Amino acid sequence: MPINLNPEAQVALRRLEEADTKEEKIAAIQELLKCMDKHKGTENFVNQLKKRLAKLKAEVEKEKARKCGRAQDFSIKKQGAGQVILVGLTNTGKSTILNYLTGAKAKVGGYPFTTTLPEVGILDFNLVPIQIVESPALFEGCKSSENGPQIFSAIRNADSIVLVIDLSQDILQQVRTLLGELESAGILLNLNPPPVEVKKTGGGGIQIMGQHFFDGSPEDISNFLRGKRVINAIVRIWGKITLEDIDLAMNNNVEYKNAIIVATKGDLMGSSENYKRLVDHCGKRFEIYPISIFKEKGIDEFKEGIFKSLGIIRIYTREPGKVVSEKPLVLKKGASVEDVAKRLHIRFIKNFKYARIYGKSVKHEGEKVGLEHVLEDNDIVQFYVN
Ligand SMILES: Nc1nc2c(ncn2[C@@H]2O[C@H](COP(=O)(O)OP(=O)(O)OP(=O)(O)O)[C@@H](O)[C@H]2O)c(=O)[nH]1
Ligand SMILES: [Mg+2]
Repeated sequence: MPINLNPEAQVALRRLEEADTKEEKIAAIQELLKCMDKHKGTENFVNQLKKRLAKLKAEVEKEKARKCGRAQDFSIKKQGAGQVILVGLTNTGKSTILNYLTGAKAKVGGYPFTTTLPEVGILDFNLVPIQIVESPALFEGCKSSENGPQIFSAIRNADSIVLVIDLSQDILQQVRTLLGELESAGILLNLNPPPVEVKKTGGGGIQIMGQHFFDGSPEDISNFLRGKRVINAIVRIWGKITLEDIDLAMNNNVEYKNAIIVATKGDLMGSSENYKRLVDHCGKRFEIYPISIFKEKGIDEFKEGIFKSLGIIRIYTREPGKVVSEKPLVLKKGASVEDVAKRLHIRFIKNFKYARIYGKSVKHEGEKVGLEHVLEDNDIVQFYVN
C-alpha cells in the first residue's frame, strides 16, 4: 500500500476494507481510483487495484449470467430514442399492440402465454423512433419461475414501462398481481426514492444531517444502522422519512421507473365500467390510456403517452430565413438552448449571440433567450451567432 494517500483516498480505502459484498467492493475501488493521486509511488498500487476491479467485475457478471440462465435470449439491445416495455398478464393484448404500433409479427393467440420470449419493434412517433418491447406475461409468483430473473432484468433495463390492463377482465386482480410481482423484484413505479442517503465512511461513527425530518431520535437511526452492520456512515436526510425509508435507500437493488397504463379491449362488454374502476383505483398514480386496437380507438393519445413516459422532448431547429428541420433532435426533459447548441456545432456556443424560440417555453413567439433557457417539447430554436 502506498504511504501517501490523500484524505479522500484514505476514506475510500477504509470503505473497501469494510465492504461486504462484491458490488460494494467494486464501488469502493472505483472511488479510490478516482480520488487518489497518481504518480510513480502509487503506480503499483493502482495496477493492483485495476486488476482486482476487473476480477470482481468478471465474477459479478458470471454470477448474474448464472442466475439468469439463458440470459442471451432476453437481453435486448437498445435502439431509437428510448425503450418502452409492455408488461401485463397473459392474453391482455400486448402482442396485438406491439404489432399494430410497429409492424412487428409477434404471434397473437387467444390462449395463455403465446409470447414466451421478448418481442421487439420500432414505433415511428412523428420521426422519433421508439423501441417497443413485449415482455413475456407476468403471473403470480413468476419471480421465482425459471425465466423470472430474465424477465425482470429486461423490465429493469427498459427506460419506461407500459402496464397492459385488459378491460374485459378483473381490473383489481391484474393491478394487484402486476404491482406485487414488480415490487417483489425491486421495481417501483411512479414513486420517488426516499429523501435520504446513507454513505458508508471509514470512521467517525454515524453522522446525521437533517435529523429534524425524522420523527425519532438519532439513536433510533444509529441502532437501526448498527443492526445492519453499518457503524460508520453519513446519513443525509432532506424530507420526512421513516426507518423503512432508510432501509429502502440502502437497497441498491431497488429501481424506480416511470410507468403508464394502457387499458385494452375497450370494444368489449363491460369495458367502460371496468375503465371507471381502473381510474378510481389507479388514476392518481398512473396516466391511463383506454384503447381498442380492433376499433382503432385511443391510439394517438396512447402513442403520445408512450413518448411522454420516456421523459424526453423534441426540439426543432431553423436557420434564419430557412425552413424548420423536419426531423427533431431528441433531448432529455429540462434540456437548455446550450444542450441543443452542443448537439449542432461548437460555433453555436462559441459565437452565440442569442436564440429565438417559437413554442411553449416562451411567452411570445420568437422571444430572444440565452444559452441557459430551458426548452419544452416541440419548441423551435433559431440560433443567431457572431
Ligand atoms: N376485442 C378485442 N380483442 C383483442 C384486442 N386486442 C387483442 N385482442 C385479443 O386478445 C387475445 C390476446 O391477444 P395477444 O395480443 O396475443 O395478447 P398477449 O398479451 O400478447 O398474450 P400473451 O403473449 O399470451 O401474454 C387475442 O385473441 C386478441 O385477438 C382488442 O382491441 N379488442
Ligand atoms: Mg404476446
